[in-house]
Amino acid sequence: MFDIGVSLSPNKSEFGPLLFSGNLIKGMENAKHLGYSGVELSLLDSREIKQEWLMDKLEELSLKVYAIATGQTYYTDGYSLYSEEEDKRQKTIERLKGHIDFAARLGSTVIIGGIRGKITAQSEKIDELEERGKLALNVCVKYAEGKGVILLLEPVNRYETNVINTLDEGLDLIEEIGSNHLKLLPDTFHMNIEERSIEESISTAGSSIGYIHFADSNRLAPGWGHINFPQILSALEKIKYTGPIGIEVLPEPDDYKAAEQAVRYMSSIDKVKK
Ligand code: LER
Ligand code: MN
Repeated sequence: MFDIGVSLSPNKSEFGPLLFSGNLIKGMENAKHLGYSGVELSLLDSREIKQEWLMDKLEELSLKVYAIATGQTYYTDGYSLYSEEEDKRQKTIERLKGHIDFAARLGSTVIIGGIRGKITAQSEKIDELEERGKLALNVCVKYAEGKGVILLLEPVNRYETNVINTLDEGLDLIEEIGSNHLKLLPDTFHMNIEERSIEESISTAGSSIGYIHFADSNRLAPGWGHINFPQILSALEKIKYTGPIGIEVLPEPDDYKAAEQAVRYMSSIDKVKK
């Protein structure tokens, strides 16, 4: 039995797999109506949203926020943790501190996925930039520790980033950073591209997993591609994962139908509570 949430965004974003993007109220109301127990919020900047208003609305609909997604900072503004430019790394850290403060109020987590960006330097500078990126990440981890917020490192496929593509690479970085406030966020869409076996990688990652994204092989709602979700749920049960599952899918054929399909399909697997 797993709780499920759906990825929403208050603003129209360059990042595709979000539902009802640009209409948060509609997204939250439809999530409630369809039986989701929570949402994930993809934000450009934590100051773009009236926090009190959102918290009241969440309470009214009794929805939780499972995670704040942060990739828009890279996709829209071009700032990232592994940027070559010091100024952009600093701006990214400031954005993330804002997200962490908001997450502390919401009792949520903060995702470090797309916001890592890409290392674009020539080969002789790659190691240096990798170290600088890690230092920037470390600053955020320390800040999150102070606020009691968990950060989630999301491995992302090779066509989107060259910094952490697989769960194993994510586990190595988590070990190097050495904080129990940094956990892993596997995403089945990325795993389908990068992992040798999705189930074995979940089993190896075990208790390091803090949250998980579900999207099918084509990034449509689960059940509309060829990923074996029953096997993935069994793997999660075996490692005794009890956290929520976030549905992060493209709005196809439209936002409502995608949200509906995900919840219908997940319920049909019979292990998921609505
Ligand atoms: C975000 O959750 C994601 O899956 C990526 O494609 C990039 O941020
Ligand atoms: Mn994801």
